Amino acid sequence: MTTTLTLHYHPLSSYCHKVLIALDELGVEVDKRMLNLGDADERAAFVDLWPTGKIPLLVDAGRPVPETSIMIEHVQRHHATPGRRLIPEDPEHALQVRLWDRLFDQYVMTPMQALTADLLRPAAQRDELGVAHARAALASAYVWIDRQLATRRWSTGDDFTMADCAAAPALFYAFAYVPPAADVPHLTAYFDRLVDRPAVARTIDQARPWFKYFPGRAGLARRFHDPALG
Ligand SMILES: N[C@@H](CCC(=O)N[C@@H](CS)C(=O)NCC(=O)O)C(=O)O
Repeated sequence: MTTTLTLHYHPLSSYCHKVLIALDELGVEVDKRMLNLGDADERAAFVDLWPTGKIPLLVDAGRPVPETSIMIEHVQRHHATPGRRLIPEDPEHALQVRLWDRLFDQYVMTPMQALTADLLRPAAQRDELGVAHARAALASAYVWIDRQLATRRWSTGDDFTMADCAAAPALFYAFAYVPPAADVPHLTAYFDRLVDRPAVARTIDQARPWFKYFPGRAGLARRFHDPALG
């Protein structure tokens, strides 16, 4: 494979899933480098490359391209297979895509990550109030996302976009902590469409052997378990 693109990632990471889905949708190959941020030496070397220390990080011909939404725009502009796109040409629709990308990152991904972070702490340092807030934030986000999806197949209309790349991993892990209630049927149907989408299904498949390390694994639906582990 000849590519100028290197992706520093971890197969379990939700933001890495967002970019893996986008790369698959855009038909772009990258050289993947798995990173273990729990290893002090690997973390130090990675922070030298990009100071926030957040994954994924795309490097294009030696130049860091950080932040998942920026990465996806960069890849679409410079590397996408002709005819494939995740940010529409129409500027008004593109603005809606960027809005819903932000909404999924900030109002689903962020509280979901807070719940994961809490489970990774020693029991004595758990934050009961923070957990209650994160759970309530997810439940309330589900309601307004459901409203958006009442009339749309994907989050901003008929086309699968960058916003859906953000939605898939955010909802995937969030549902393990706070399953959708019966009053959000459009959201539940949207989630089923997301996980059936081939690029999303392939991204989930590459993570299956790693789900045993996901702190919220007890809430993961059975269909997402690794068949090799029963
Ligand atoms: N805004 C960032 C968020 C990336 C992010 O939160 N990545 C998580 C993994 S899903 C991470 O690097 N966590 C490790 C850490 O914070 O040390 C983006 O869109 O790229």
